[in-house]
Amino acid sequence: MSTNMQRDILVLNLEEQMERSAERQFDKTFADCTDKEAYYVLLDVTNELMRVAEPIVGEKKIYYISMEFLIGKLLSNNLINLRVYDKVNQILRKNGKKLADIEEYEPEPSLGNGGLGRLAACFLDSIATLKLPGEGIGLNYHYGLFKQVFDKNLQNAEKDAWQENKSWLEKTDTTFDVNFGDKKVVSRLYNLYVTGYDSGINKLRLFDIETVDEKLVKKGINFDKTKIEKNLTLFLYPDDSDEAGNLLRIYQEYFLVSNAAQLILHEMKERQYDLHKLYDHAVIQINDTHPTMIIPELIRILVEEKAFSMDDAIDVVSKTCAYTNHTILAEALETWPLSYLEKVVPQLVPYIKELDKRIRAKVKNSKVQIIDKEKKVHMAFIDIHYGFSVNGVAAIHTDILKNTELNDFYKLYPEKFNNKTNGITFRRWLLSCNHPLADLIADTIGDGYKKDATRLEELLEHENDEGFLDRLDSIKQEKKKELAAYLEKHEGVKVDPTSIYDIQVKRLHEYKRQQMNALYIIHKYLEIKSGKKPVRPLTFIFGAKAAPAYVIAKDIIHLLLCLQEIVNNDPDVSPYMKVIFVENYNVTYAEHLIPAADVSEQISLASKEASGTSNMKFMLNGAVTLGTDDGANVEIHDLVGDDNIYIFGIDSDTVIGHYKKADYVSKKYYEKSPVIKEAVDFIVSKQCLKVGKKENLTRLYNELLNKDWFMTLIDLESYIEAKDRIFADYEDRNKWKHMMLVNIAKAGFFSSDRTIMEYNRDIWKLQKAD
Ligand code: GL7
Repeated sequence: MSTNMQRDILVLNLEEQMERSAERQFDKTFADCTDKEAYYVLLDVTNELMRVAEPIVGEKKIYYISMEFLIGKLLSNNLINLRVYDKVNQILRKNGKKLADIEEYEPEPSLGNGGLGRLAACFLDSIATLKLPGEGIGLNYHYGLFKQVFDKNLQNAEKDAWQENKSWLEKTDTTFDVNFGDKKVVSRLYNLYVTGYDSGINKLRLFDIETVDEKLVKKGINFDKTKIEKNLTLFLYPDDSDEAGNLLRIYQEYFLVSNAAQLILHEMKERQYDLHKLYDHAVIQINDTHPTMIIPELIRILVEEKAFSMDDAIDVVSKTCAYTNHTILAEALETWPLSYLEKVVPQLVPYIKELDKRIRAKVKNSKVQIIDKEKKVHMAFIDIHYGFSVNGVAAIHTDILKNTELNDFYKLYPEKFNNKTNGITFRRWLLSCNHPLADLIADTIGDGYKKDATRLEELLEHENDEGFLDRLDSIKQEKKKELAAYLEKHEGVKVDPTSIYDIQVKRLHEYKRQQMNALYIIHKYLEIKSGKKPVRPLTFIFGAKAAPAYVIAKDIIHLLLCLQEIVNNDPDVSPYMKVIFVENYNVTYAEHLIPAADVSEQISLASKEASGTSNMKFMLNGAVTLGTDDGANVEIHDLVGDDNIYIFGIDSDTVIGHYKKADYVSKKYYEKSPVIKEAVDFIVSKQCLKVGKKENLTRLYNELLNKDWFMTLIDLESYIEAKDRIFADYEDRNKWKHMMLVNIAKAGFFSSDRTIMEYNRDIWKLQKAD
């Protein structure tokens, strides 16, 4: 029987399947199942549907190698992509159940830090949707990213046990030997099915080892970092502030690429492809520098095990690998001491030295050498010299790479550099998280936009249709009410759904400038205290995790939590404003927050945010951006025009100029402006110290005054001005509804389907499966 027929039969008999599964698993009827049991029933039948779905195959395949895949919960998404969402909902209603309640029991896999990992997940969705043969290759971390818990206004980190026996993961029989310098481990492959929207199935390959010992984790997320056989896949990005953490990270990275190389070569062998033509059958996208060792590893295997000459091996691998750069922050461009690599992967070192030697023979410029004078290996430089493509993730980011950060390389290889502006999957960030909006759009312009997002522009024909604009507005209201209920349940805080929801959710980093938002909140608080009330209540919502070793980032969380306590408990102020810092921000939380946002905070220091992707999600859900001309904000600005976005602050050229001349002095701005001074001083005021810790608050205060590396104070006044203006404009309801419409209509460009089509057109060159 064809897979399509099997699928159709399953879908036809879905209700019976569910009954049968309920009986097999719980010895109950489906109606009698608890919501938790119902989740396992749905998991079971969805897994079955995926097992019989058509795999996407072709002559050439993309292998997207990444240390992170922040996939989020999968149930709703899979149901939507398999086109059974409505049918399942009907059955649920019949049995007195709601999908939203059932989904609460699905654990969220915490396999990523933030944007970079979430992008990888969106890409897998789009690759499958476009029927391109492709796989993700990553690691199956047992505890993934830490779970954030607040105590005494401080962030604590705990392990996040997301894995369960019954899950989306399929254990396979595939195992590989992975050899490190001082030990050998055996890997195990797990598959996770990736559904495309109304298309076929690809796979995410996650590797693990069976000797991991979860009991190694003591208090919080502390564990012995030296016991590699026991800790290798315990956590994502363990503390890298010491040598043992660095080494563990290198063990993880090599574990990933060794498995990837073996898997790819195994597939080549199975299909009897000529390895000299590897690049005709495989393209490897290296997601940031983390999987860079795939290059020397493949070269090593071809030379040592497949009788390739060094020249041929380098040539073939260079034509197979492409690199994406996701940041210009120096700390993220990995450089590993050669001595660390000698310890963990001595077998790669001769190859890395050979790659370095060949560049030295060709190019004199010391700034492009792979191994520098201090014997550190620049991983990105391996990718650029020995990959065929280098891309940035938004137009301004790629320009900065070409003209500043990687200019020496750009001069060497101009043909390798290209831009691929990031995107998001509309299946998750609209169809799944905002049903009423997706339905309204479908009612207005038809279903076509679900496969061709540019058709959202057709909404512009309705810009004078009052009925349509009112429906848009009432959907936003509905989502705001839902969020208010969710926040009350999860955070115990009551918010006014008629207030303006101003939301900043993303990792906590000084360059993203949550501290600037905090200073605005102080400013507003003091204004209200002095009698100047806002026209409408304001709700400031934050969600962010700080890396456990990033001290100032944790101080910023501390300040915001202190402000939350002060503001929300002050009877003079709390009727007019609230501050809510949600605990343990993750993909699931994002799906509740983003549809309800009025104002999208994208306030990074210009030049620092490579792209950002929450900016796109907010826009698609009708929020208006308050931001700097940075990352993809620049492209949003171009698309919606000056009238539908609020841009403030110094531009990236000015920022880069300040860094070059080293002439930024934050104190100058503090001393010049009473508004800035008052806000900054509040951080160490008696009122703040009463609820907070002196050490943390003083440290943050001093950082802002004496360093402020990410130039908060230079932009603070223009931020306050822009933010007051956006809040005032909210009262012009017609203008606001129109802005919502334009933002949604112009969001089509940011579909990850478009991004993936561009990757495929310019880099991967795969045939679409039929
Ligand atoms: C990031 C960038 O900071 C972010 O701007 C970008 O949108 C994302 C995806 O390209 O990649 N780089 C990075 O190291 N992280 C990111 O989110 C963690």
